[in-house]
Amino acid sequence: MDYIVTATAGHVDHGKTTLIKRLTGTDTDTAPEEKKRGLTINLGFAYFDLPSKKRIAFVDVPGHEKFLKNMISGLTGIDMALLVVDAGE
Ligand SMILES: Nc1nc2c(ncn2[C@@H]2O[C@H](COP(=O)(O)OP(=O)(O)O)[C@@H](O)[C@H]2O)c(=O)[nH]1
Ligand SMILES: [Mg+2]
Repeated sequence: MDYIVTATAGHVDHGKTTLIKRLTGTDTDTAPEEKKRGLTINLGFAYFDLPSKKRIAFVDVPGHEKFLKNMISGLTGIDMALLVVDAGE
C-alpha cells in the first residue's frame, strides 16, 4: 500500500475538520474539550483509499494560534498539504 500523507492547513473555523469527515467518514475531533469548544486541539488521523490502491492518509491539524505547537508537530513526514479556505470569507 502506498501512502500519501496529507496535512490540513488553514485558519481556525474554515472547515478543515468538517472536510476530512466528509472525505473519510471519520470525525477527528474526539476529545471532550474539542467537542465542547468546537475546535481542533490535538492532531487527528483519518484516511481513505483510492481505486489505484493508494491510501490518502490525513493529519488534521489545529488552526488556532494557541495550538501552533501541535500543528507543527503534525507536519513531520507529510507529502502534501490541503489548504482549506472558507469561501464566505
Ligand atoms: N455553512 C457551512 N458551515 C461549515 C462548513 N464547513 C464547516 N462548517 C462549520 O464551521 C465550523 C467550523 O468547522 P471546522 O471543520 O471545525 O473548522 P476547522 O477549525 O478549520 O477544523 C463548524 O461549526 C462546522 O459545522 C461549510 O461548508 N458550510
Ligand atoms: Mg479542526
